[in-house]
Amino acid sequence: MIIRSAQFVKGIIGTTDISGDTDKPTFAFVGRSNVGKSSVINSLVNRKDLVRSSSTPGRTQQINYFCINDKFYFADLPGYGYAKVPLRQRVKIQKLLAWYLGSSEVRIDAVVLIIDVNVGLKESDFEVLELLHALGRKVILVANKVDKSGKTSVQKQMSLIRKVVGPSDLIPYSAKTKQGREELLALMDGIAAQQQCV
Ligand SMILES: Nc1nc2c(ncn2[C@@H]2O[C@H](COP(=O)(O)OP(=O)(O)OP(=O)(O)O)[C@@H](O)[C@H]2O)c(=O)[nH]1
Ligand SMILES: [Mg+2]
Repeated sequence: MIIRSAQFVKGIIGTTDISGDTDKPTFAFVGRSNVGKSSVINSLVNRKDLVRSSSTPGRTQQINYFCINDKFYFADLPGYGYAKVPLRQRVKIQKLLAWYLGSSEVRIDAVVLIIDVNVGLKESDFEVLELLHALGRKVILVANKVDKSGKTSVQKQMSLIRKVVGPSDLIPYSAKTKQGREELLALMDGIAAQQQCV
């Protein structure tokens, strides 16, 4: 899939901000803080700076909507599970995520759950996975930062992750080298096409 355009639409911090954004297939990018959600979006749209990424975990604090090719939305969500983020802020983020992921007002065609392949699935990821399954959300699991380890170690980690998550969509990825980009875009394009036929 060729990305022709990518624009910031708006930032969402509460329930009143969501209305009117259900016209296009929407992909929500979630994951623990610092796993590379913003970087993955930048790599997908071939831009260095569409989405602010940072070495300070917890930088993304609102849900940022981007319109891609006038065809779908990418929603960049704040990261969860970072102990150094102040408790009050963590609670606020947790509430925002739970509302966003669970609300029937929100259109989400698939959740792109990003993990760091070198770290694997953490307790907080399992909690989110359980929530998403309970809600019946479609999940694409993206194992990011494969460039940081050798091939053998990545393969080992991938099979460990595969064992736990079973036959769901799982893509080894690097926002840095763009490995996995075409596969992820094709998968999202397929999901978007299916939705448009319904
Ligand atoms: N080597 C490598 N580094 C990456 C990759 N993806 C992201 N990073 C780095 O990881 C750090 C965090 O990236 P972000 O994209 O800001 O992560 P995030 O998940 O959006 O973080 P929050 O918004 O704070 O939750 C940055 O220093 C990125 O440069 C990758 O594929 N490979
Ligand atoms: Mg971010």
